[in-house]
Amino acid sequence: MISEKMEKAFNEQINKELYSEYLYLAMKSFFTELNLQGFVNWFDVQVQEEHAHAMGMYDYVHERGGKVELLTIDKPVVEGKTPLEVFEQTLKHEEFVTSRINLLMDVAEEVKDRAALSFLDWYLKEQVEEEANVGGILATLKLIGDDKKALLMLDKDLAARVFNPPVIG
Ligand code: OFO
Repeated sequence: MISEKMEKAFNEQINKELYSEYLYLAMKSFFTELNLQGFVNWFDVQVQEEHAHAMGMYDYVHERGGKVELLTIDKPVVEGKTPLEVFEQTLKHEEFVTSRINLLMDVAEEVKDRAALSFLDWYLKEQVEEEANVGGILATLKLIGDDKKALLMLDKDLAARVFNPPVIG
């Protein structure tokens, strides 16, 4: 059985994962307007991944006999005006999510919920991957600068990204 405190923390994180899905959907729209189809594909995969992250926690709370409470999702705001700025925001957002997963692990430690700790381990590893992935694209965008040809080459690379449904936990 899940503790009330742990259940609340998971419900808040389900909301953050759904917000991530929403934010990346807004970013997908940003790149659709620029007609950068590789970036559109990259964010489409990101949207699906975030949905899977939320559903992983949703299923877990049920599995542990808890109650899922769906909270209001904030309106997403794309802060950047260029691909570089959008990726800066993406990295900042992923770092925020990592801090949230750490917080959840703190709660799990506090209430001595070892099952939750073991479950959350997958999310922590996923965050390491996400930050590295986004950081890599950001570094490339910095190198590209104003070079339109190089931007289109990166766009072509990002078109190859495929969504593989994650096996969580
Ligand atoms: Fe981007 O990993 Fe979930 O939020």
